[in-house]
Amino acid sequence: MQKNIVMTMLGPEAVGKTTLLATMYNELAKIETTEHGFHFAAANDTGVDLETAYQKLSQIIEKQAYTHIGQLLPGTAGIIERQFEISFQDNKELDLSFYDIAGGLLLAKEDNKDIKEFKGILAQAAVIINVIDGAALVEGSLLLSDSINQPTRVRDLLRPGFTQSKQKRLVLFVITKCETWLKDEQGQKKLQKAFETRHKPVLNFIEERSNVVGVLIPVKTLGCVEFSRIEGRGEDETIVFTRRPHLEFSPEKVDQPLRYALAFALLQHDKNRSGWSRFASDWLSNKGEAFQESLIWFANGRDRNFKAYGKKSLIDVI
Ligand SMILES: Nc1nc2c(ncn2[C@@H]2O[C@H](COP(=O)(O)OP(=O)(O)OP(=O)(O)O)[C@@H](O)[C@H]2O)c(=O)[nH]1
Ligand SMILES: [Mg+2]
Repeated sequence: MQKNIVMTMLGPEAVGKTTLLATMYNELAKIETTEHGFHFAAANDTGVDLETAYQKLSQIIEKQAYTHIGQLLPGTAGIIERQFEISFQDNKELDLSFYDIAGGLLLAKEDNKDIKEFKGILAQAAVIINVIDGAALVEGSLLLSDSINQPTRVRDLLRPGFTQSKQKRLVLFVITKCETWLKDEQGQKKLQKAFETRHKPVLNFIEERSNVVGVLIPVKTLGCVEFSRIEGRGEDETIVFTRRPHLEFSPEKVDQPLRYALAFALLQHDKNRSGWSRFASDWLSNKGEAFQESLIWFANGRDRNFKAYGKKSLIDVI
């Protein structure tokens, strides 16, 4: 039985991977699952680290007036493993290894030790969260957008692992820095169109495969920082964000990538549970059935309005 599920962040520097992880961790505590038997918890130092990051994020944001926004959290160094555990009816079912990476790694040369390790992680990962900078996607020139989100590099990193094995994979395209376009339907359409055009190398690759599903999830990890304007041209082109003083730090939809990721992990795990061992011990005590019922309940907490690409049936629970 597979007991350890691997998940990883994949995305360039400063797109918001660690911010997303810290806000997702905060959402984890809000998922009320006790009556359905699931319990999700951080293991080792993960809880302390992510809680600290979250506190830092909310405090700095609270203090800021209407200003330009720079780096709020320190950049991640190398590859960091965050460990989580999932229990069902007080028994541990699964270990989750969730990797956060320094975005700079994407451009590391082949002989770099970390890039080798990261490729190994990608090859094993059931869930990959590709974090994408929404402001660059919608408002940046093609040059800037590609140099920030690196769609071709992302595809090339996914390719070896995805083609080696038939393992089922979920790729979550989580768009950050897109507060401005989430306000109305027109903005949302604009964002989706920009994603489908500029992230085409990755989308085409996913749609060719029968073992991969992608889901587009735009989120508000900060909620109070908005796109302001593009300054400069060519190599000097930069994106300027401002802090809106009347808006509070209020992450939104951040529970959704988390729910998609966990539901996928649990679904894969449920398939691995089948077999004689489950038949003998679990089914006789009704535990297998209870597990499935809880899983369906949990998976129903996912918002199914997000657009999916590739093998869509992989995210269906029954
Ligand atoms: N406007 C806006 N800014 C964001 C959002 N998420 C992150 N940011 C900004 O992006 C900066 C970088 O975020 P991080 O989470 O550190 O980025 P990272 O991807 O972990 O970066 P590395 O660890 O260097 O690879 C933050 O300090 C924020 O200023 C978002 O949803 N909206
Ligand atoms: Mg980071």
